[in-house]
Amino acid sequence: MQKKVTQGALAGWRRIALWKKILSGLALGILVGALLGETASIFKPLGDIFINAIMMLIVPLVFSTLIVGITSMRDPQKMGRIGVRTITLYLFSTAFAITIGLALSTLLQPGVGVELSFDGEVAPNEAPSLVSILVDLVPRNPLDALANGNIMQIIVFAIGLGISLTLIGDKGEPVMRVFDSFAEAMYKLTAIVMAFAPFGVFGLIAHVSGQYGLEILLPLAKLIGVVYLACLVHVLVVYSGFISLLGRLNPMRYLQGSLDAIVVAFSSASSAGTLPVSIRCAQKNLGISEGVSGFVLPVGATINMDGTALYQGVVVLFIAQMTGVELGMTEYAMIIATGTLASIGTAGVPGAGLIMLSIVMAQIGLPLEAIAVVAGIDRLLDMARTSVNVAGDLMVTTLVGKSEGELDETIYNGANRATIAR
Ligand code: DAS
Repeated sequence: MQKKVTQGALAGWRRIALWKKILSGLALGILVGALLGETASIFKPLGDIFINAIMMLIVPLVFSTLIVGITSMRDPQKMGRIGVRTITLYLFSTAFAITIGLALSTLLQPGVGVELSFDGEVAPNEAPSLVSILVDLVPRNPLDALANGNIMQIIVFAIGLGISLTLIGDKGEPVMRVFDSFAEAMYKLTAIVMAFAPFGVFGLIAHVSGQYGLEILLPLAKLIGVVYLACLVHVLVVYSGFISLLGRLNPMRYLQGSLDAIVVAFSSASSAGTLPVSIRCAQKNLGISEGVSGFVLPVGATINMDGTALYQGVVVLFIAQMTGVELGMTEYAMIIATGTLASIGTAGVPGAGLIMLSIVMAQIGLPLEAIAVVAGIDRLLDMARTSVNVAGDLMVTTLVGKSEGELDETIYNGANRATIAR
């Protein structure tokens, strides 16, 4: 009898769509954290194990997916076209994001009337120059790039290897078959890891939710509200607009198909850590090919940070308003330019955007010590901006897949919440 009940419960659990289970883990985590406070940190190891498990997938999954994708395309020109489209769309959407951040922060004035003291020294970071970004793309030792998880160098090496395997014809077949089965195994391992996502998300959120009491949140409630509002506007208006106007696709399907990745990004505050989930959402829910998803998403997780750019627009104005510094159109233009560059240089890991914020602030002469005012609530802001970063990567991947005929619309339109765990 007992065995039948257990089997029945397991069958019932498996029938629930993964996104519903992940959202339940999120909601329960917020509640438990609010009730237990700092004690809720006892659940943090659940989240740490889950993050380690998805980080474990990144290098083998990205490398094998890219090789399979490029060799299946067999057309180097097509790869070039995809690369140009990808970078153009990423830069365009990032400039949009920072403009939305500036507009809402100018309109809603979150920093006016805020009396928060700050002191201490903060050394400004250097904006990465475009030349240094380009030079660093080529790995001196590909095994070193793989071992250290240098995603952009892994992408460059994988593209070179994939194109070379195509060019040597039949001799490349045995290696392609190895990578093909390796990629399949990595997809299955991703599905297995994702089956534990609800528990991992619960552990992450319970810990974070237990860290923040009202005494920390209230003085900065308006800033938190403006950042979250700007994120929502960017995803629901700009991304949905891009999907329907440029892609001629149903934006609701894009949002539904991206939900698992968005929730994992929100919980983990790591674009890089969410990458395996994004790849699975792109292929399973949005019907995008291995070639496009295996290239566009890793590039996006490394250089496309719309949420971070938007956050920088809001926070820089918040600090200017709080410290009474007047900003003109010149400073706004500088914020857009340096904010876009700073977001490209932001790593896809928790807290990276806060570090890069000093670049934008130094550029327009704001006191860097003021960063301490927002550092206390950075995790809350990071969760929202990382969700936008990942949603932006999936939006561009959808548009590039559609434009290249690498998006299966029967899967996209029938995105009936194919659970990743299957
Ligand atoms: N947490 C970073 C990411 O993973 C974003 C940020 O810190 O701004 O995308």
